[in-house]
Amino acid sequence: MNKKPNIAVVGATGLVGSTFLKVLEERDFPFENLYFMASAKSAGKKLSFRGKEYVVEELNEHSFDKPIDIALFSAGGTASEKYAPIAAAHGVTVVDNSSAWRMDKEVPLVVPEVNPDDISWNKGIIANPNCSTIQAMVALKPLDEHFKLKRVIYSTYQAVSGSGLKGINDLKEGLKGNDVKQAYPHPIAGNCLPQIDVFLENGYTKEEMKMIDETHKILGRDDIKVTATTVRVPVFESHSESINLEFEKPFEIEEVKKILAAAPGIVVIDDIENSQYPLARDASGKDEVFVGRIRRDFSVENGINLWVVADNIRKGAATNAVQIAELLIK
Ligand code: 12T
Repeated sequence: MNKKPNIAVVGATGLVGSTFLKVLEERDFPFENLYFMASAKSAGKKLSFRGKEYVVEELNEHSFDKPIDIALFSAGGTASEKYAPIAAAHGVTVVDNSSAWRMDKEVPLVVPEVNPDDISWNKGIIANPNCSTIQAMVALKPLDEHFKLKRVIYSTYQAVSGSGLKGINDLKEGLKGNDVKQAYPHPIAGNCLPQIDVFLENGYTKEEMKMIDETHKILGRDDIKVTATTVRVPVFESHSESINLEFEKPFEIEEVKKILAAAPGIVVIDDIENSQYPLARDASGKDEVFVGRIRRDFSVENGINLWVVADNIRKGAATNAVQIAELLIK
């Protein structure tokens, strides 16, 4: 792209939307014109960006009549289903943060450190993966390249910020002794809830199936065996994941540590003598994926265990989407 792009942020007033603004500002993303859009409820609100004030426009059928090159969508699945195709038909490239388009065969599902080339076959919509999947992919890709993944077991410990402001409020109130249940079917303070999103007919939650399906699509390897248990924990920000891996090929554990430390987007924190490992509170506000507790799984032939932590609203949503937009304007 020769000239600076016109950018739209759709769902600008939500938790991910406001993080889009922060990340665009921090990374000095180039643009000619910038538009903020949201549902009628939020239209008319004022937002400030790089010292300038913008009025949020109502998202409607005519929002993309004006020339827009890239639209960052985080307005929920229903809005994405309806408006992403309208934007694409107007020549906009949509980077969509909802789960609506992720498994569509016409839509690339992209983590820039992992499968940047998939952007090339987009037809106007590129999907941002699920937050829990993104951080796992950054850690798994370099290991798959070297040792060929055979099986993956995910166990997640997910922050309430994934449920937006309602989740954060439930935990805040819960810590004061008020068992508010706006975001979850049970109190989250003092609990671990083995349910994220709705249950499906097969007994898994939708979040668990997202992690399984998206892993296959992003790594381009449907043959990897994947299972997941996803759990909401009373943590405000950043998802933590215990990941058990089995490889086809043998390895030395020191080699695994070196590969992870050299991989793009990863910071290894693994100094057990000093109790140093990735922590949710340390990952919050950061863009990297933090990996630690790297150790052999002695119960199988070529297995390891990892502890992987990242800010679910930044790398798990806004930062990943902005990185995709950066690839688009390269
Ligand atoms: N928006 O941690 O987009 O509540 O698939 C999990 C998944 C939030 C969460 C998704 C999300 C969560 C998604």
